[in-house]
Amino acid sequence: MSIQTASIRNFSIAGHTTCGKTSLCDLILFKSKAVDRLGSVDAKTSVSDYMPDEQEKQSSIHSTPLNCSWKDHKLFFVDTPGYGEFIGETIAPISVSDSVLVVVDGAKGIEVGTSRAWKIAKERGIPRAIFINRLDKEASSFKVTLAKIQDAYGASVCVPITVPLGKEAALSNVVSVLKPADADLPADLKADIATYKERLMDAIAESDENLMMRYLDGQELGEEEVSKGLRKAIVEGRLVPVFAGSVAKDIGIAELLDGIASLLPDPFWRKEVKLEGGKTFEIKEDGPGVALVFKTIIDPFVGQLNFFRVYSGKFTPELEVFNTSKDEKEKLSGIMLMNGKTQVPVNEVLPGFVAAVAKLKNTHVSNTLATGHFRDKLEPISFPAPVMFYSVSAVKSGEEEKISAGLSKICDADPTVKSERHHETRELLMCAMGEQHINQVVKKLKNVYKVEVKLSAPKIPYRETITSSGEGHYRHKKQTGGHGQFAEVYLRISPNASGYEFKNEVVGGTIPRNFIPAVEKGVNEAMVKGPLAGCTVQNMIVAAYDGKHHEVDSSEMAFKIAARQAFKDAMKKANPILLEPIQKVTIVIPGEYMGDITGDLNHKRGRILGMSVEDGMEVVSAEVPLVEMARYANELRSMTQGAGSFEMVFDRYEMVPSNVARTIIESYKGGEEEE
Ligand SMILES: Nc1nc2c(ncn2[C@@H]2O[C@H](COP(=O)(O)OP(=O)(O)OP(=O)(O)O)[C@@H](O)[C@H]2O)c(=O)[nH]1
Ligand SMILES: [Mg+2]
Repeated sequence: MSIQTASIRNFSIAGHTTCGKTSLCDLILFKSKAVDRLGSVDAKTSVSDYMPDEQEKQSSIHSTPLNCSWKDHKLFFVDTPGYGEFIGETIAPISVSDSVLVVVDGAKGIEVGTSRAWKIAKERGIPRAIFINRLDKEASSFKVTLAKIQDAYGASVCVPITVPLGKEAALSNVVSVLKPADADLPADLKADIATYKERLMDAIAESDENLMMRYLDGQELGEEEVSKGLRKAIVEGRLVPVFAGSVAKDIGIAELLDGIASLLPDPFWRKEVKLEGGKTFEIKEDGPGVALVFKTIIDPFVGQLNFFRVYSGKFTPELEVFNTSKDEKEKLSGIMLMNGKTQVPVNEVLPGFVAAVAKLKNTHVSNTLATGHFRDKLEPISFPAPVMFYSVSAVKSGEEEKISAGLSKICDADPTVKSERHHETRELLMCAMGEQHINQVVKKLKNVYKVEVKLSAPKIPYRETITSSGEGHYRHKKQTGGHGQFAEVYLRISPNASGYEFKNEVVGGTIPRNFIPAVEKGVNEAMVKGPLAGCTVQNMIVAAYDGKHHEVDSSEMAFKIAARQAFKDAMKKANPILLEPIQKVTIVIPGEYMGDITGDLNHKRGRILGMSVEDGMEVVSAEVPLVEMARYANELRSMTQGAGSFEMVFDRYEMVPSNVARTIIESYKGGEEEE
């Protein structure tokens, strides 16, 4: 194998669900002769959607790294799922790609999955191209779709490279804007092509003044000169080339592949990669091997497979490498290029390659693999926080450990799944991006880790605090057999926005110094279970200011008990309130759903902070109590027919309105009585 890195194209394919990404991948593999039969999503024979759950759903759930050769170029590309809950599978490949091909449905225009893909690529500074697919379909329109794209992402930025000839069922071919065929073209198409060509030339002019002078002088520019100028504009984000076609009819695909080869950047378009902590590393073909793991598959039969993208240097099989993120050696026992289930061993991988390796001991997503003396860590891939929470427990008692172990492996492989034992509610929580994603995790626990779980709504970690000062007192006195127990404690509590603080204000030794720690301990214990609803108590100063002791009968235990009760007494007098977690929520929706979404947010006690338009979609930012957001992933889906998406993060605690608090307190008291 002799591959020039300049001829490598590494890209991700992303966009809204059903726009035809996986079908495009199957067709690319077939046309480039990487496979000898054309796979099909509909016939469940897709090379990319090969997992049983994907075949059943006829839609991608996982990202799939693929590769083929096209003319004298080697293409590494990743098919990503359009469905929002699997966003981690889109973010990871895009983060390690040299460019992103955003596929748009020519009958639907920009959808939420389109803007999501666009945003992920743009935020990471990854060059983009657009493929308008499904132009064979009824009600599809290249011009209408292009207008929507240009409206959202910029008219001078998104410029066609190919345009369709004919439309809908009569779509017959595509025409190259740079080299239109001599055939008789309709006059309006000719005019459009001339406009687009001019825009492309403007983009080249900005790249290289020399070329522009020659163009203006009427000189014909060489093909390579044009490509170079356009590629520079694409890398700089000034140009996003737009291609037209239909995967179903195999129209425009060869032209798209030619465009990918000639216009999209090679692996050295970026001179350096970012390291953790803000520094950068200059990538070189002959430098140390540096690669980032972006995907892990856990297979019940094969075990663990890690996919990595090489940035610098080269890797060869049997090589001892260093996982710099874990500070551990790993051995690459074999390196494979994969097309779905098919593995082809290779004897070296170079910058731009996406390859797989099995049997690494302790390597996960976002880990850096390196050769030589390279010990830095590449910047880890950044994923959004999960938005749906469940409390998990074992169907069979005694299998709790098995759940935690399985979940921890699943979290390693999928950073958009999180699991933790909540330190306040003590529940084992499982958090993911939505209902289907959660179901995936449950299935994996059952099939791979052989443990069945049940899910329930998680307890909300309410908290308690006080709104005024209060004093509490307790005298603990008991006579049991020999010597008795005695302690008396006086406490004063007062609100403190910056947190909890314990103060010893005892004078004259009414509580001897050696018992003060026991008093503090008693207070701390009482604060774990507040008097209103049994929640953690926060934000107050607790001062022990007086008490009594007995030479013989006082003990640490007695002071702990007295302090605990004195604290409870003080709480009652200090106007306690219930606090609830408030989430900062960002919702992205098509404009037509605005009314429904804001109405629902009001209903949820939400506060709308702002609205804006970003890349063609409405973005609503709001603050909403966590308890109202527990099922939001589902609710948003049904309110917007799947077109909306959202992110949320914890922001702060805030007082629960008294009518809501009353219900929570009553249900807690009810539960207490039953116990
Ligand atoms: N008419 C028509 N149908 C197409 C075209 N491309 C894909 N399809 C069909 O659209 C459906 C969805 O195609 P997929 O390739 O699975 O779409 P996807 O973008 O991978 O969808 P997700 O994996 O859910 O994100 C399938 O039934 C395809 O046969 C096209 O150009 N024209
Ligand atoms: Mg797909």
